[in-house]
Amino acid sequence: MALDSAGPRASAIARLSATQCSYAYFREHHLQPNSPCLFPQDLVKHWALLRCRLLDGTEARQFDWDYLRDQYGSLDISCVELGERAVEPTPRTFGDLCDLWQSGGGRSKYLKDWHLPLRVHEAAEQHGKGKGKERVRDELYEVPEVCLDDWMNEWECSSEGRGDDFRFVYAGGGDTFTPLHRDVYCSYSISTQIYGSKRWYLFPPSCTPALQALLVEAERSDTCVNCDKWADARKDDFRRRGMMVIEQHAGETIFIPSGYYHSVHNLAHPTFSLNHNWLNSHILPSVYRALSNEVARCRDAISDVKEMLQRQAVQDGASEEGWRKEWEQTVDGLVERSEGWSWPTFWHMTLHTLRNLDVPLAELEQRAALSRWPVIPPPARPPTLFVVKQVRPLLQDFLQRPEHEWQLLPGLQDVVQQIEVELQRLS
Ligand SMILES: O=C(O)CCC(=O)C(=O)O
Repeated sequence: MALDSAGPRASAIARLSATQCSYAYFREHHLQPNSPCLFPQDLVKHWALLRCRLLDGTEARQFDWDYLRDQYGSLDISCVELGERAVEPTPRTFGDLCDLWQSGGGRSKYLKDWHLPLRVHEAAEQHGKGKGKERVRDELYEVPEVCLDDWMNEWECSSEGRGDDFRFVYAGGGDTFTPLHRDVYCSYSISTQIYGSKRWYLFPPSCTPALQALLVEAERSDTCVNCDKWADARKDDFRRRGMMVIEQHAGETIFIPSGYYHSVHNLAHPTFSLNHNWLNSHILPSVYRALSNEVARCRDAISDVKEMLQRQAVQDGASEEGWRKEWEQTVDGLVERSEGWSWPTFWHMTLHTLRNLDVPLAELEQRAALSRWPVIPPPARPPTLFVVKQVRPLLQDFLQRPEHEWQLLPGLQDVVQQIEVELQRLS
């Protein structure tokens, strides 16, 4: 590792050119190797949401407060307060937050995980226009081709989903940040900076063991890991291990691979970004492993319940299958609450995706008309056989688990059988 006067140089993130913003390039160079990159503005240059920046020449110099207030000012929000003591009023609507920011205040307010696309969709539908999807596209943005193959959002936005999604706005004052973390479900993240800039500290999975002690200590002391505050010696140590430090500017989109820890620091006042958590067949094995680990952790955490159910069944002379079913459903409920999903959702999502593979485009378009997610044309997905090869061993592993969840959780046996049928169809 080269040393200069500022210490070891950080590994550099791949900065893609306009011609590299295609699914084929991204798949080969970033999805398959699970490697980060920064897309140029060309990826999103048609997005309507970019209207909220007032351009001075080619540079975005100002936020268009009036535009944002007119469009979204009445929507309810809930901000995280990162200041020592909250001396400012708590903004209740996005309009309140714009007022605070425009007056120079609100530096420690962070509006996180705000489901703006869903809110825009719901508002359009409620007003009877039934054009929610078009409104999201025409007012906010169109999902870039590189991340259309997104099992989480495709499933959640479909009529079978839970009415939720993983499409968020992060809008923060100049003193806000997101501490070190890894993304939900071991998913990817993609984040487009609409206004202002951010600093990202990005850690390849090889750094995870070295980060563990810091994360455990932060949890023990009820604090968090803020990489911006690290001493130079620690930053240098992690640079040697592969940490990247990236400044992301307005218009740029960063891709965070699965399993990468990261911490994110807003550098302007305010900042506004749009983000998706997402996953697909390339990382399905890691997502499956992460879910199995969470299930094991939940089992351990409530092992006394298992003993109680077992004892009760013996006393009542009840069947083994009865208490096992109750136990598996209890574990499943806990996993669902702690993780936001569990085996049934994982397999329903997988089935939903398989059913949309190798289907004529006209039919996909018909199906997508009933969904909040756009149609995924075949060139924006990996080859079908690749997907089959990713899913099949996971299904085999799941069917062989000693816990037999596939038989004991309601409805799961049917889903698993339908997946087998789909895998046959697609092979
Ligand atoms: O922008 C932020 O503060 C956090 C975003 C993030 O962690 C992500 O996109 O994964």
